[in-house]
Amino acid sequence: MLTADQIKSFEDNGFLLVKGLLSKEEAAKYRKSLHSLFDRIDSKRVDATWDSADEKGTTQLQHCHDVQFYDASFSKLIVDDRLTGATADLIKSPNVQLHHTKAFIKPPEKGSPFPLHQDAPFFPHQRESMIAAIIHFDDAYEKKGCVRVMPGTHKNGILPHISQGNFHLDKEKYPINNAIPAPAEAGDVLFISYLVIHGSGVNESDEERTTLLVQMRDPEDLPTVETHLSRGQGMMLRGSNPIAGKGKSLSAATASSAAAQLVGPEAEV
Ligand SMILES: O=C(O)CCC(=O)C(=O)O
Repeated sequence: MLTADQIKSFEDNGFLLVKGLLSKEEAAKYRKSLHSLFDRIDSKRVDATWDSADEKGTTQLQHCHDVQFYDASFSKLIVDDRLTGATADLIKSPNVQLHHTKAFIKPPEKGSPFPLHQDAPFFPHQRESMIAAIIHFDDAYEKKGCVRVMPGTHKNGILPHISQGNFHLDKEKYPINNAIPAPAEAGDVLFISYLVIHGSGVNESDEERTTLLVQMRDPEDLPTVETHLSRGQGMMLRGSNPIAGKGKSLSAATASSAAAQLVGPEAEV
């Protein structure tokens, strides 16, 4: 699926932008489905701005977890060979398991930022297979609050984070401008290691920024803490789960979380 250079670039930098993984037409179709879903869901799901964002109260972030439970087009998208094939190459496993999905719309002129962080503190695992694929349904450039990354920082392990509703790095030491913008066009997919430092700025443009983040792992890479469970967790997106049915042999700390992986949609919390 991916070239050796792309895989090497991911290994070196902790992220990889795959251009045109979806066509512009596909991206436009998914964008329409997502906006129509956001119009249907209740407002409790709506503002997801992190408490740690300095702009909290003045900016907004619309989100929805588990979009595949609302619209079958997203169920198809998360098992799309182009997405799961690239993921398999990057995590070096033929088996790709879903951790969770979340869609974001960053509204125009006031779309909330994400302070710099690693994803690992939210759901630590035994190994480092966990990656996010951020699928862009419209263009995301710097002024639109595109994702920003600090290349190579996935090599430093899990760093101390401040817990403030979510986890973020000390903003004095890690201002958002320390990270380089990763601008993307509709149809591009940004893959990021769960260890790479990333975040994003405010959407100051006059257009919405629309993305779907799909967090995935090797099914044999088990969580070390039972946390961040979700309805779709454990679904196999590609290949099969070699440890399915072997949950009982796992340590007590991971057993129930592994059960959630094995059971999948029944594991809602
Ligand atoms: O979509 C973005 O701007 C960043 C999202 C992110 O960093 C996260 O959800 O962990």
